[in-house]
Amino acid sequence: MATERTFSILKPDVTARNLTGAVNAVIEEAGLRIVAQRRIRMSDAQAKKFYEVHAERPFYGELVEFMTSGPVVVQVLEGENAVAKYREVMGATNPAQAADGTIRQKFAKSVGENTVHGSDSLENAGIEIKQFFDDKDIVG
Ligand code: RTP
Ligand code: MG
Repeated sequence: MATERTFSILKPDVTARNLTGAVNAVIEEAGLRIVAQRRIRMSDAQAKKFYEVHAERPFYGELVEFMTSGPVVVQVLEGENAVAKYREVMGATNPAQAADGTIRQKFAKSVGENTVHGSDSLENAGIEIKQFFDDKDIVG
């Protein structure tokens, strides 16, 4: 296994409920290291670009609206097998199907407001990290 970096977003339902530390605790307990982190308000253009793979899906408008509805925390996570590991720690997209102990099982309210994003491949992780972080701001 190799050390990887993945891109994470704590979505607006996290900041609204003051759960940043609680979610970060699950991330760190799983052995992932937060090597960059910033709280931002995503612009409409940023959210549309970030989720452009879903542009044709019926939930796209709602998704962009939700992601711009409040502050988010963007992060780079580092660790062994970090991409797959974080997907496992996040749990299924629909929190009703998320395994016990996962972030979405613990905190998510619905499939729309599902607490976290994590890159779905190493290639996408690289692309997504570049959208939000300069290399110099990632401290491993
Ligand atoms: P993410 O990209 O946010 O990490 O989540 P994911 O891979 O588990 O799910 P994906 O299929 O990529 O969907 C992206 C986000 O769109 C919202 N969604 N809403 N209303 C719906 O049926 C629906 N389906 C997906 C979720 O916020 C999901 O995380
Ligand atoms: Mg996805």
